[in-house]
Amino acid sequence: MNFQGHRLGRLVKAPENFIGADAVGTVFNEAKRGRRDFVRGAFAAALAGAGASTASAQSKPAQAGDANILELLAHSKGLGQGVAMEGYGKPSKFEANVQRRISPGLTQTRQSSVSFAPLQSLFGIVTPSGLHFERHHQGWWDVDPTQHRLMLNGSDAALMKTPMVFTVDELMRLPSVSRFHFIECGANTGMEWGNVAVPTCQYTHGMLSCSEFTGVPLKLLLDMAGVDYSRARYVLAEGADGSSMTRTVPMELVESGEVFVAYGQNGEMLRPEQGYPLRLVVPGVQGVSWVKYLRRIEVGDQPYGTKDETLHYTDLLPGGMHRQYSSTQECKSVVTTPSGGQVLLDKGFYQISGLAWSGRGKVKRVDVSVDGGRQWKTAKLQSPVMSKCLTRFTLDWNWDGQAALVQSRAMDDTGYVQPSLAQLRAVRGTRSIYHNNAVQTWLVEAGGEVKNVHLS
Ligand SMILES: Nc1nc2c(c(=O)[nH]1)N[C@H]1C(S)=C(S)[C@@H](COP(=O)(O)O)O[C@H]1N2
Ligand SMILES: [Mo]
Repeated sequence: MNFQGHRLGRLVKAPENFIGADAVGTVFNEAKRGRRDFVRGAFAAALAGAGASTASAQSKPAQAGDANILELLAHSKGLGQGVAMEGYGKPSKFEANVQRRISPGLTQTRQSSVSFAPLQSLFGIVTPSGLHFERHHQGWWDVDPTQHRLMLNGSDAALMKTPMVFTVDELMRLPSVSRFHFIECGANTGMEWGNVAVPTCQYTHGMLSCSEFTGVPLKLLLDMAGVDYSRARYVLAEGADGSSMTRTVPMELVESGEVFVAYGQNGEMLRPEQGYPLRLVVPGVQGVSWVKYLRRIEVGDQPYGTKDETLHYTDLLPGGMHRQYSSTQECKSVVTTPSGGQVLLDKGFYQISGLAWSGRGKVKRVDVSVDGGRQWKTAKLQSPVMSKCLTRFTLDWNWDGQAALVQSRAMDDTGYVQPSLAQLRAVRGTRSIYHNNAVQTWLVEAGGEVKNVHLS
């Protein structure tokens, strides 16, 4: 097994930005070259005494003459650090390259901007809270939970018998649920609609994260407030930040019990960037509906048509038409290893690994191609496979050292199949920004470098 291959995403330095291909190309290639020489050197050293071929060296258990094995290193001989040197633990300093990253092209101001999660460096399905992508329309706040309130009201008096105001403490006394769900911004993969192929999967797909969220079903709160479900059609969710983020959520989703008011994320309170102390969780629906700093829920009998669902998050279609109020994130997947910016060290064994998800339910199957979609093999789905949650897939691969076009194509339990870029463009044109769920292609060059390419 070539373990270095698995670690590449974490060791190759990702570019700070992808605007200005030349500048980025330089940073990128230097980082890769440095890493490659290092690895090649290590292989050469290991092989020198052993006289084995490169292929067998990949699975060789002992590394003759390696000082890292023959000698005790400082950490095996001295005293380590004491407990609770820092009350809240941090990742190893050797993992400092695993960061959320911004794109200057999308970041005129840091307050109305986005940072991308480093998907190429993550395992399994959970996004560590400190690496969760961020999308703020007017900056984030560390809101004092003792001052925060959630208000429930009806758009007319008959829709809700008892309008209510909850403190965070009051909400936390109520029966709760904990569920794993992905959140994806509707603009994820948006840059790829035209002819821009951004270099890494952090930038192509990193407006995506997955956490275990904990909170109170909105249905329970509406029951307490005495909602007239015979007339209630929509709820309006409103955030407390300056962007006055407001979105309409259809009542069916609330009545299904899936929508909840979350205060917890991955076992602790929400991070401020994620809406501390309260955010709406709307499983399967695009990120913008997951209102952060949630301060008000209004129940209404007609759609609201707020700025965040009419002016924004609308898709331009061919022929002068446009699509509004899209809500569900369609079935989608991406290979995260190997992915753009990584380098395969040598031919031989690699485990292709990636993420698949669907806003409609569970991922049923993922197929992987290494020849640009001519032939497909069905990947293994790692458990657990949960509804409206990321699913990790893997496929064992022996790379023959030739150029390869690596793709994944997911199918969900409704039978929906993720489209190719050409299929998606045929229906939706090229002028959208949002809701691009096309198959992603990574070109593995004969030299091992991996690049983002668009197949026509
Ligand atoms: N109050 C408030 N809620 C918000 C936003 C915001 O700017 N303010 N951004 C929305 C958008 S567009 C997305 S994609 C998600 C991003 O959530 P995250 O920052 O936790 O990743 O939050 C949504 N909820
Ligand atoms: Mo978003």
